[in-house]
Amino acid sequence: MQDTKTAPVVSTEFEKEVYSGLTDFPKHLSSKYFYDKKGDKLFQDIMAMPTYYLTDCEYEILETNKKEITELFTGFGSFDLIELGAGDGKKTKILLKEFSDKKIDFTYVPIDISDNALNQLHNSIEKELPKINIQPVQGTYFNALKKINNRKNRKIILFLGSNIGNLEHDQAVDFMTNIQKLMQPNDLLFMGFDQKKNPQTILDAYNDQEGVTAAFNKNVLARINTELNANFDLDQFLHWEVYNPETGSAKSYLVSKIEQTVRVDRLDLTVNFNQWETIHTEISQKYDDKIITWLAEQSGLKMMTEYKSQEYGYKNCVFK
Ligand code: AVI
Repeated sequence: MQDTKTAPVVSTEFEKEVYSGLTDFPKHLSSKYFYDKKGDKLFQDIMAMPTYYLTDCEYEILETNKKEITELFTGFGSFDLIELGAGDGKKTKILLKEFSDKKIDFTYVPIDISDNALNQLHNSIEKELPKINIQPVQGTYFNALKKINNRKNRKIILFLGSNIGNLEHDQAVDFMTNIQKLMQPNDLLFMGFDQKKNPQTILDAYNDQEGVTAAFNKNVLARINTELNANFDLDQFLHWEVYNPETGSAKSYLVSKIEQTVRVDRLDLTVNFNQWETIHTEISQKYDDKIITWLAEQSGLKMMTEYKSQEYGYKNCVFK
């Protein structure tokens, strides 16, 4: 007899990725789905924690070098300041304020996957820096880059927070190559890279005692529960961080504490977990100079200059 059971309608990117990630072996889910209203707030809380040194390092770099950076950016007249993964824009505001005080002619184009983060950013810029011309674009990096491809202005592209680290090396090369292809001779790319350091410092940054990072990691399950009508019991999963000092990859997992079955109604999917089975959820790659040079070479980018933090090995590189 023919099987008349219809295949589940898996239409959005989220649905497709959750379906393939939970039916794959080993299981995986993308960290880009950490970010909804709750996830954005949790990430802001993470950035405010002293153990998450990345934010303080980049803040210090921008604050210390803002005059030199302004000269570098404004050497060729007006520009679009395009920020990929803008989030709450807290660090970028150091530059925005400097540009605004110096009456520099530019348009701020923040790009983020989260509508909620973009709305909050838009409102806060209108309040704190009302003279700034802001044109937010919602979307994933790749989709948003396509949307802005036809803009005629000179581009300065910001990719802060070591966001590049959330991509595997081959994806990072693809990503940087795509950016390079969009760049004209006077355009610049300004990127943050977290560097290899004492492995314990890295583990502490991704495994806080308060459990904020754990809640952030588990937020992908919370989203599947609410958006895809699933019944993950978040307490039955453990947040687990590993760091490999040889490769520089910090990886986050959710580990099933028990043997369990989870139902995702919207996908008509039943997912079985063995006890201690994992879901890989995030990579936060740490770099050294060799890897950064290799990434730039592979992507056809030339390093112009770099700014280093005093403590905790973190750097911002400028490419053209
Ligand atoms: C956004 N991204 C660069 C952060 C990171 O460090 O990988 C996200 C994060 N995950 C856990 N803590 C912070």
